[in-house]
Amino acid sequence: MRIAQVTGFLGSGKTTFLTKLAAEIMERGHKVAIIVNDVGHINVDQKVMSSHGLTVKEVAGGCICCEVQGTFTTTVVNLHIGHKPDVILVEPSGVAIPWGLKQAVADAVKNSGLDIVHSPIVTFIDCTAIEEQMAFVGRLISTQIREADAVMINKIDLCTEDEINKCIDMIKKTDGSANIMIGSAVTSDGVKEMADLILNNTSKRYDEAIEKGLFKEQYGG
Ligand SMILES: Nc1nc2c(ncn2[C@@H]2O[C@H](COP(=O)(O)OP(=O)(O)OP(=O)(O)O)[C@@H](O)[C@H]2O)c(=O)[nH]1
Ligand SMILES: [Mg+2]
Repeated sequence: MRIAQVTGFLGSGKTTFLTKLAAEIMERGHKVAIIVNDVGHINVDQKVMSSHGLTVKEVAGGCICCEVQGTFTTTVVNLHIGHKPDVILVEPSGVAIPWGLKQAVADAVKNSGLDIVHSPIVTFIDCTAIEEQMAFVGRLISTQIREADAVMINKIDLCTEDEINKCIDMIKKTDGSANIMIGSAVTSDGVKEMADLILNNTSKRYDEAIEKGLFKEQYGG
């Protein structure tokens, strides 16, 4: 079983993209489950996702990264018992950093004894809003970029080539070794590429020492 985590600031297009991604992965013959914690959007999501035969598990209350780690393990185990998905896609809150969920996944592996592979972590960037967002939540977004295995510049259907290039430059400045992808949840650009990435690779950033270093650097703790 694979667990793939996406991050990205509020409204960057995670849920919309994940539904397309799930459909693509299922078309390739894999069983997919999605864990979201956005109760506000869950009804819409459920409608969309069930049309693809998906199971949506709601993680109760707040951010799964920090508040409900125990529940996250239970959710993963229940999903495994009930549905035996090959791939679980996880969307934590838009203000979560990848490190928290990585710990929760590690916890799930340890406590459940399940054989879980960490797929690459993808951080979503809203190409239309990144400049403004960097001005007021730059630190959070920088951390999300630097802890990810890949960065998806989303909503390119709304952007000029110039804007996309600016966004690429900003990401490179934040993380010189970032694996940058571009796409759109509306036109499905980048969906196949992300499915390839998630199905065929593992998270290279899952290294506690590196993560703790990054965390300390960002938050001083
Ligand atoms: N034009 C365009 N709109 C998009 C794209 N992706 C998402 N949207 C729209 O952007 C808005 C936010 O999308 P969501 O998928 O809810 O974003 P999210 O990251 O899950 O948001 P939160 O869970 O609230 O953090 C919605 O109105 C989507 O329809 C895209 O690629 N192009
Ligand atoms: Mg969402």
